[in-house]
Amino acid sequence: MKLNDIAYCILAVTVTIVTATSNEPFTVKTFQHSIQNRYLEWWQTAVFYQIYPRSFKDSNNDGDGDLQGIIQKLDHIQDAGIDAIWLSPIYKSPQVDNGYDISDYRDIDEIYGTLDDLKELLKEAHARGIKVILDYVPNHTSDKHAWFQASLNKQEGYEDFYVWKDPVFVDGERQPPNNWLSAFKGSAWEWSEERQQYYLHQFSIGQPDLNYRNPNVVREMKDVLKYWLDFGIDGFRMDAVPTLFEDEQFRDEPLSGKANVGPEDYEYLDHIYTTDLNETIFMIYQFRQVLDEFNANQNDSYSRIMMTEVYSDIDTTMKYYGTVDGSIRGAHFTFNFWTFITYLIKGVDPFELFQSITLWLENIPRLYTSNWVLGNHDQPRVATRLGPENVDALNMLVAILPGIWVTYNGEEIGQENGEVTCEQGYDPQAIKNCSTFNETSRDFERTPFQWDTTVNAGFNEGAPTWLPVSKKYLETNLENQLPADINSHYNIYKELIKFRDVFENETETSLLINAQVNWFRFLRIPNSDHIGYAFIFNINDEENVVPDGFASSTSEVIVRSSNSPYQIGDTFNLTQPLKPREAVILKMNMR
Ligand SMILES: *[C@@H]1O[C@H](CO)[C@@H](O)[C@H](O)[C@H]1NC(C)=O
Ligand SMILES: *[C@@H]1O[C@H](CO)[C@@H](O)[C@H](O)[C@H]1NC(C)=O
Ligand SMILES: *[C@@H]1O[C@H](CO)[C@@H](O)[C@H](O)[C@H]1NC(C)=O
Ligand SMILES: *[C@@H]1O[C@H](CO)[C@@H](O)[C@H](O)[C@H]1NC(C)=O
Ligand SMILES: *[C@@H]1O[C@H](CO)[C@@H](O)[C@H](O)[C@H]1NC(C)=O
Ligand SMILES: *[C@@H]1O[C@H](CO)[C@@H](O)[C@H](O)[C@H]1NC(C)=O
Ligand SMILES: CC(=O)N[C@H]1CO[C@H](CO)[C@@H](O)[C@@H]1O
Ligand SMILES: [Ca+2]
Ligand SMILES: [Ca+2]
Repeated sequence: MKLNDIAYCILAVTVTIVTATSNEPFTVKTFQHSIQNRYLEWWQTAVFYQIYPRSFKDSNNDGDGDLQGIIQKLDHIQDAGIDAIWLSPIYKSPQVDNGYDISDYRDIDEIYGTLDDLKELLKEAHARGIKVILDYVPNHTSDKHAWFQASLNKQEGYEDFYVWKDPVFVDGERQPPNNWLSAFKGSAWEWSEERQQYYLHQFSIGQPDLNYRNPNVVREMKDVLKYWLDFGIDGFRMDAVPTLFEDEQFRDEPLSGKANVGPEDYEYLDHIYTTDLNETIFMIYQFRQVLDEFNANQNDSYSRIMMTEVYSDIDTTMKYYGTVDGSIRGAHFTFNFWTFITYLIKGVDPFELFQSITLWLENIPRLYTSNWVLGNHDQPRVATRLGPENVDALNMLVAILPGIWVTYNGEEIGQENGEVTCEQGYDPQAIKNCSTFNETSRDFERTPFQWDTTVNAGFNEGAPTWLPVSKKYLETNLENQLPADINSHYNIYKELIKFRDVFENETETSLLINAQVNWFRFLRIPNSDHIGYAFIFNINDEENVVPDGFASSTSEVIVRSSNSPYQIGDTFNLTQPLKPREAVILKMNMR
């Protein structure tokens, strides 16, 4: 079967019933999905596991995690039932911005190992049925990249590889060509004495923006994709894509009018000329073509895929998937940061959860596959951000939602933020000002993975680690959670991945969300069948019996949170109160 002959899965979302609003005590919403399951591809129901390589496992005891370390831990990943891993950047880099400043797109940084190590990782992962996705950082290179050096010297062919502009003079004084700001504060323009021109950097000074209006740049970047596809990787996660293109006329951006921001702050301007330009979205569609062409020329029947990182409004986010009618495709999926990251201001609140899930399901065009992201390397860890008492329930909820599940390493054991001081930190923006480090640093969610109770939590053999190992590792670590007879975060995570198999033959699904004070229920009924699965969560600090209608007297407990007294297979007891933050997934007869 050739991939381009495959019709795409339809996860159609048609809202059929809407009653009540968030102000009312009881809110219900029903969705009807139709899934052409015959054609479901591997990634559409997959669990993706984000590995932060520097913090995962250090195989040679030099303090930094590495590719051989990941290879050593593949059995863990396989044991959990994970389908694909994606690695945060491992390319050659001066590490000014934790590898997001790339000096060679086709080589591996020595911190992590060699191209041979990556080959071996691919071989070992594939042998275990695990796919491997690489990060791709197309918005800019490092200023140490050979292209930038060539551009700096106006070497033939490289003159316009980056965005160069002449200064403007105000009262005889040299000024940048416009008011654009860097995401890392201050002007987005840096003066080059060498070229006597400004270059654009939407991020740090050491990260000059590539000029995507130059066809040679586009060709080079597509070649890099092909290089890695030929190498054997299974797809890409595209970093920070909204900033690829800027306004061709270099117009000043209007003021945002936001309160409490200074003129140097990125939020000072409304970024209508530097983010989410039509050309940028179209570029993603072109990258997709590169993948589709590659897939079509393979003799295997699985797709190499692309996922995009976009923190934009919901309408724009959806455009990265492709056109609404599916005639042009973009990313296989674009991260859903809305539901569990951007939207949840009050934390785990029933009405907010209701609204944020609904927002996604109502906006995703019917041809595309949903995805659910709890956390990543840029957010405080889920256990810290949304409360350790909610860890199991959140994993349970994501597991029952239709589509892709994305886990950030450590979420499967409920790892919390680590303890890092400003002096120990690496996050380039946060360490600039130690008085705000605690609020701004992303180092807390990047501390080493907590494997066991040995020295440095088993991350390595005792050498000082790049970021400190969290003191909490003696309580929270994988080894403690492994014994099969304990109801640990990790065992629940594994059960959930297995549980998802009940949806494998789903051709259409009904979804029903109930939210009311202190309670949340998500009901999924595959094939409008007589069997349904209900996630029920007591979002309260007191115990209470489930509301009328949430469960039936013959419901069977399939998965339960670690604080639950139920055993798997128990009949759910309607008169037994659920404990504070207890959650269950029930199999219910819907007749
Ligand atoms: C962007 O593309 C959309 C859809 O093709 C079009 O309606 C809109 O006018 C374009 N915007 C600009 C600024 O070109
Ligand atoms: C696919 O199979 C055909 C026929 O067996 C072969 O000629 C071709 O080289 C194969 N292509 C790849 C990419 O393996
Ligand atoms: C650091 O942050 C504090 C608090 O926001 C601010 O008052 C101070 O000016 C900042 N220092 C620098 C060097 O930016
Ligand atoms: C940051 O947090 C640490 C640990 O809680 C605390 O000791 C330190 O005083 C805090 N620093 C600032 C500047 O608030
Ligand atoms: C899905 O269908 C296959 C093939 O008919 C069957 O073996 C399998 O048990 C089904 N899975 C479920 C969960 O019903
Ligand atoms: C159900 O729970 C109630 C209240 O805790 C208890 O009295 C009763 O014995 C339970 N029923 C069964 C069948 O376990
Ligand atoms: C969303 C975002 O800013 N992503 C990345 C873009 O590039 C910068 C600089 O390399 C990174 O710091 C960001 O994480
Ligand atoms: Ca190492
Ligand atoms: Ca750009």
